[in-house]
Amino acid sequence: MPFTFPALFLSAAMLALSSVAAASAADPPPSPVRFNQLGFEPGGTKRAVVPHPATTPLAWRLIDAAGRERTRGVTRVFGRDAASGEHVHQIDFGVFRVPGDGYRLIVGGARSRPFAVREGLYGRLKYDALNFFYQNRAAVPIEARFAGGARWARPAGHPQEVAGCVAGRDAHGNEWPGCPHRLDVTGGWYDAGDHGKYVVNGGISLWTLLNLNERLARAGRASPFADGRARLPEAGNGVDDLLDEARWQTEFMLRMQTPDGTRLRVPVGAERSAPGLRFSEIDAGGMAHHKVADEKWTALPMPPHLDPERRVLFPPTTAATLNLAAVAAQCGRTWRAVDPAFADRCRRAAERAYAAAKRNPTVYAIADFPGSGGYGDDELSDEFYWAAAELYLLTGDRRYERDLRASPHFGADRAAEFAWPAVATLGTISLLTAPSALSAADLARLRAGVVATADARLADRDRVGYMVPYAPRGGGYPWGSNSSVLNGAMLLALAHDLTGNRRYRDAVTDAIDYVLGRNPLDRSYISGHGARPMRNPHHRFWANQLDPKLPLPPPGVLSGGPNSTSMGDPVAAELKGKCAPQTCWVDDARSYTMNEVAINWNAPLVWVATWLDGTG
Ligand code: 9MR
Ligand code: 9MR
Repeated sequence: MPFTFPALFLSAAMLALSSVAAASAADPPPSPVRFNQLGFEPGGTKRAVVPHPATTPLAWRLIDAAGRERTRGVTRVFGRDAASGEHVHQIDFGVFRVPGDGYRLIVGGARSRPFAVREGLYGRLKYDALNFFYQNRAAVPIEARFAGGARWARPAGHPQEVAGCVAGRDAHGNEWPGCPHRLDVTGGWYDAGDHGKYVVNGGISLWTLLNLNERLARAGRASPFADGRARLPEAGNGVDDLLDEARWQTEFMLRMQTPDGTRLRVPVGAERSAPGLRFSEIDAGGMAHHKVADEKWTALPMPPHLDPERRVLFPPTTAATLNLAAVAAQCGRTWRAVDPAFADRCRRAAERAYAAAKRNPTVYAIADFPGSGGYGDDELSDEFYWAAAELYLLTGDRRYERDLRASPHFGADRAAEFAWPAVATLGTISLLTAPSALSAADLARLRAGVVATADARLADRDRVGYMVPYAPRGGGYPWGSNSSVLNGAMLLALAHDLTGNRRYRDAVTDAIDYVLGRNPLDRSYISGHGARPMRNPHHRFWANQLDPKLPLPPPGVLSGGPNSTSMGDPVAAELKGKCAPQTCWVDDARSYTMNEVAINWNAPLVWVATWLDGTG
């Protein structure tokens, strides 16, 4: 039985209580003094931002709960800031290290909300952020005792999912032939606010959790996710909870692989859908289906067990196949010591997938049917590199090493920023994490690439008013910008681990500070954490805004964040042309371009929160 530990029980109860409070209390008004709403680590950086028109420095004071001044200084005038659209001043009070509660900053005639200086800011966040994955599991009932309270419990969604391929006429009039088989693809995580399950996005999300596990294991310290530490049905099985959660998705990914000998007609080489696609027959055995999802978009809200739509598989793609190859290889090395039979199954799946992708290198995700997201990508050199890297690490085999070395991504001067369609750096990070026969010179090149990107992020941080280490080219904020910030923070954390240079850890703090409130909206983009947390995600079950009988999000859920570049939903359309990039965001469940949640966004939150917690 989980929860026989009194300490765990207490924390679950407290969590439930604090969420009741959160549910009934309205947001406090935004404060002009912006900082991380969880507070500050005693030994860490301490930065705040205040918009103010003054062109000369302002005096600031830090007072304690009794109103006594504890330290003082003057602001740095940053000036006009394009990302926020404000004229801002920056406050740095890193020299103040005394733990306590109820501190405030007084500056430019404003008084901040109270804040804490304390250890362990991210202790709870790392568990909450991981619990997101449990709560979005398909096929099993979500139980109150694991979900943090009865309001988040729900019956199983899509408990038995046996699906065949989408067939018939697509949006451009092409006739898709379907496929010869139906597959049992039960399980895994729902992707996001919708109930699709996508192999491409499943890949990076799973990789991120498995990479965290691998790093924790190599650090040789006790894992914060040791069996029973997280709230999961698998507690007590003797396996690390992070691995239990990862396995849930891994099993699903394995099910998406086609049987040997599968022959299919697909539009080989076509990079986008258009009338007149030409289909040819391929040996698709070992490829992975791109996704399984609803045949039509369902309206919000829609608890998954009430989803009335038919579920359909989409044809295999090269990208999905390489995602499967990469994470199945990672699985092969992760479970070698934990469950050798499972590790073997993963290795076989990875090798089959890689061979299938080499045989069919240009099958893109272009089947244009409604009901699910596209996750289309026609640049696959990075997927090939990532898969080769993971397979090389698993097997040491020359064939994979040859492919790896032949890739333009191997030893690139700069490790490219990563996201679901850009995965090269996942391979590089794995090569820097897992043991292999790579030479010291090879490893030094890979390290230099990571450090170069981290340095670019430091420079970005110094260029933006709110000091977030993120400055997208052109200035526009993309869909899921908060995940870009956190993926960048992972690279900064890695640079810190590789060099020991404190500057990089400070910048990881800058990234989480931004996500937790040091931003022009004075918003914590993480539910249940901070004074003004996100409450109304685009999610079909945590849709309290749309139906008061449904719950608010549980704590630890990350909003996609400001999006100034694809303002397609009705809420965003209202804002279009009226917001600076960092302010193109509304806490509204109807906004899937600004306020959706997703597995590939919460995964780097788990990674970064855990890293900060372990390096405080
Ligand atoms: O609700 C959908 C959301 O989960 C997806 O991320 C998003 C991405 O395309 O699309 C949303 O669905 C909308 C669809 O795209 C267009 N018609 C209205 C749908 C409203 O939910
Ligand atoms: O994260 C994806 C983003 O990069 C794309 O611009 C966007 C539109 O194609 O789709 C996002 O992914 C959504 C997916 O298609 C469906 N499930 C929800 C995802 C997050 O909004």
